[in-house]
Amino acid sequence: MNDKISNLKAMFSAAVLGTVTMLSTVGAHAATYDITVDPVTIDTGTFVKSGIGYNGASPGPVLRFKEGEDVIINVTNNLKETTSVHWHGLILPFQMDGVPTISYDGIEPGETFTYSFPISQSGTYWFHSHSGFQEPDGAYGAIIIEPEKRDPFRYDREYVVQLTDAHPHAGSRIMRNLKMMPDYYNRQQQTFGDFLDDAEKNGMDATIDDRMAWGDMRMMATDIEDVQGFTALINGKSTDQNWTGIFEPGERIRLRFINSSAMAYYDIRIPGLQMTVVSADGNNVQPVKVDEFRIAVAETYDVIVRPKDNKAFTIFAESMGRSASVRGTLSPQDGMTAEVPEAREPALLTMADMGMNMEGMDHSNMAGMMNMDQSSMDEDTPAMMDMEQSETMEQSETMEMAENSCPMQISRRKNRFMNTVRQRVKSNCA
Ligand SMILES: [Cu+2]
Repeated sequence: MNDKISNLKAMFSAAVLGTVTMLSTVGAHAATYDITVDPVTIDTGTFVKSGIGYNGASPGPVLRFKEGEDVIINVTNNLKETTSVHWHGLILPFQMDGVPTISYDGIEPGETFTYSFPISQSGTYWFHSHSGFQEPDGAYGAIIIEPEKRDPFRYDREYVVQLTDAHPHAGSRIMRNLKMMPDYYNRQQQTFGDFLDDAEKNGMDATIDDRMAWGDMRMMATDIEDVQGFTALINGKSTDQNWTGIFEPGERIRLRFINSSAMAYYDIRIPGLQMTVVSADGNNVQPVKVDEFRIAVAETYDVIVRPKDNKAFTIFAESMGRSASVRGTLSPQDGMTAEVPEAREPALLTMADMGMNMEGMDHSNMAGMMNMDQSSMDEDTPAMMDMEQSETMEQSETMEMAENSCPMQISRRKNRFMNTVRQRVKSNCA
């Protein structure tokens, strides 16, 4: 009996001391949260740096709201500088949006600001500082909003999978370096060796033309990530630190992916498990089965997976430029891991990616066309009709198709482009 009472007491004080404390509830329709903004130490396993967190940790807490309730969030600034909290994706009065100098003055050191707003939506969102470089320095957390009515899909368990691109340099230093030299952090610079390889493969003229065209833009084909040298993290953990979510075989698990990176896009897969995407940026979508998906900065995707076997699975996130990757694990028991895939080779940018009409097609138009369904297609445009089954087609293939569809026009455009390049080369050399 005494044991039970002391257990209860312990539970009670844990609840009171809990970092996100629900102080009062009026019915089920109002909740109060206390959040502190704190200097923290971030240890990625490869480097340790001082950063900023919420309630003493980075990432901060997962805030759970209910659709239809009013929330009151007291944010206390324990930093020596101004801070702010932006509620990413939430529909709320502008005074509560958390953008300093626009919706309010921000939160001064030692001050507490009370955000209060109604929750009128549901799904996966996140919050982060909107001051200086505090967000890339660690000031972010997750928000889960339970819907008023139940979601149109079933799951037995859920986890937040929050990604970031933690860098050993402070955000302000990264910005300064990038302003001085945009390719400062490009660890995949093309070399003279690459030039010789390309010349052998594509011919000397074509290779010189290619390098001149890129040089003209002060860019290179490997310019996919603005910043490299970062450590990818899942829920604050690197590959070695291995964030793990436990499941029982047969369960449906809802994974709430959030990309809280400053810069990195990630390609995400779970080898051996098909993912069903059920929600994007907090909005439920017609379920789509995928083997892999790309998540841009600040996006959220909810997927459901159903591991049936009594074994571990790797959640693998590879950055778009392939300079970093991180795995987490879904496992039926602690300590079990699965194989971690090798990161793949990085892709190269093409002139089409730069919006150049070089091959008669502009990449941005192409993306629109790929997503287009038949009903909205212009029947007079043969290239578009052909696009119908091309969803998974490589860009080069679709380009060939486009070229076949109107060779005269394409070659005219190509000539015009090449002439421009040659003229510029000439004037540069004169
Ligand atoms: Cu945001």
